[in-house]
Amino acid sequence: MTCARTIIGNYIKQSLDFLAWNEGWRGSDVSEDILIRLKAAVVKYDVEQAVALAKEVLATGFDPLKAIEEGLGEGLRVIGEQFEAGEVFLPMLMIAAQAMKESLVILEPALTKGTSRKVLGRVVIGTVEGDIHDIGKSIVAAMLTANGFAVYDLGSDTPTAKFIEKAREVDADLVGMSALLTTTMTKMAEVVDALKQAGLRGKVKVLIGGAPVSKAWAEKIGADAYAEDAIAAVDAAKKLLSK
Ligand code: HCB
Repeated sequence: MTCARTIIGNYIKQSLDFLAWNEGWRGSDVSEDILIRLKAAVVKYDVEQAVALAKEVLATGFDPLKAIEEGLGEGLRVIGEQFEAGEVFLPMLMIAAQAMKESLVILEPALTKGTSRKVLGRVVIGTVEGDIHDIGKSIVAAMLTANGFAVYDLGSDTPTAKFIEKAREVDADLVGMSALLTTTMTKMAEVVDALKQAGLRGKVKVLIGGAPVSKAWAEKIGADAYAEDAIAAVDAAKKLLSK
């Protein structure tokens, strides 16, 4: 009898523990689950699933920037590491990037929704010459737009002269540059020098970013700031233009 009571008691306790755990999981953060699924979609090169999840992000009111940076972006980071280790090859890297890009088409308009009418400054932004990576640069451009900057996006593989020409044309306050390759980050120094030579450096601030870039690199080439992500880029732009 005592034995039967112990077995039933244990069974009830385990069931209650399970219910508490299940409730805790559901209550704690169903939303975090979408980050895991977004990351997995990129890591599995599943473009369709990534797009479906991007739509789910909007439908559920989940933070689109968090979805981009902590979901899709994390997936790309993993693929990048696998690529570096020789575990995946370029075509797979391209499909993973496609999953991110197609999802961005859906998520980016949600980033720029809160655009304020007062323009905080004019920003010319682009990925430097020889570099076709444009995902991070586009996120930064969208976030700057959302935060009230007028953004002129030159795209990727942007010749140095194009930065200068556009900065002059729109009377820019800030030039933002992105580089993802160690072989192209030197182009950032070229743009800083060209701005000086064009007599624009007194007025135009320079902000840089991208995986191989750092604060030390910004200091070395005479840029005004380095930003590690889109939120830091907005903060830096606001600080630089309020000086
Ligand atoms: Co590419 N690739 N890739 N790639 N790629 C990297 C960059 C490597 C690090 C991968 C690796 O080996 N681990 C590597 C570079 C190694 C190096 O130089 N040390 C590399 C290589 C080698 C190459 C090729 C040369 C491969 C080849 O052809 N053999 C080739 C480059 C060709 C060229 O440009 N001439 C190549 C091609 C590609 C694609 C086309 C397949 C694709 C790009 C698609 C596209 O952008 N349209 C791609 C991708 C996706 C990557 C990885 C996996 C992800 C990059 C990415 O989009 N990250 C990357 C690995 C990695 O970076 N860890 C890999 C997500 C975004 C959100 O992060 O850092 O770009 P982000 O941006 C952040 C942040 O840096 C900051 O804010 C953003 C938002 O948070 N930020 C700024 C960015 N720009 C800013 C500007 C500012 O003013 C301020 C802040």
